[in-house]
Amino acid sequence: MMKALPLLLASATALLAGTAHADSWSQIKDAAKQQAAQKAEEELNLPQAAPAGARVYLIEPKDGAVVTGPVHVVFGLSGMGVAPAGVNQPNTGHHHLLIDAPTIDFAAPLPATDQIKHFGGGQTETVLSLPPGQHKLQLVLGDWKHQPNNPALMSEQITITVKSQ
Ligand SMILES: [Cu+2]
Repeated sequence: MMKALPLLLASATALLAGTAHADSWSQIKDAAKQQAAQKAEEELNLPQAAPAGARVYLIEPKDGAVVTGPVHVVFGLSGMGVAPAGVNQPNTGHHHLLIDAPTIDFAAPLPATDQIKHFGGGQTETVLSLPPGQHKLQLVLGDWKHQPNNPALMSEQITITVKSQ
């Protein structure tokens, strides 16, 4: 037993000095740092940065369209990726559809209401049942915790008319 000890120590020292150990230690540190940053971000409602040039837009329907319900709405995003809610990855977010211009608080996660629809599964389209008449539609991207980015990424607000059937 005692004879084996120096050998054991030698291999333990080699392991400690090895890059494999250094890699896993920095991975643990990175994970801890990310967890702490995520917690702070959540508690302080810190919006995630949006990269320059990122853009969110409505592909369908077009502004001024006169449609028969239900309304097929297609979301567009460039310069960023779509990720499900809860997934904290830089330069990603999920779509929110604002119906008939609700007031938005950019300093907090977006609530889920009849006028603020979340697409936390990472969806890029939906089918809306809207009553006949004029309606305003606008997209806003939210980060993993449903908060608009800084700067906020919003599409143009479009107006459509839903025909009565
Ligand atoms: Cu959301």
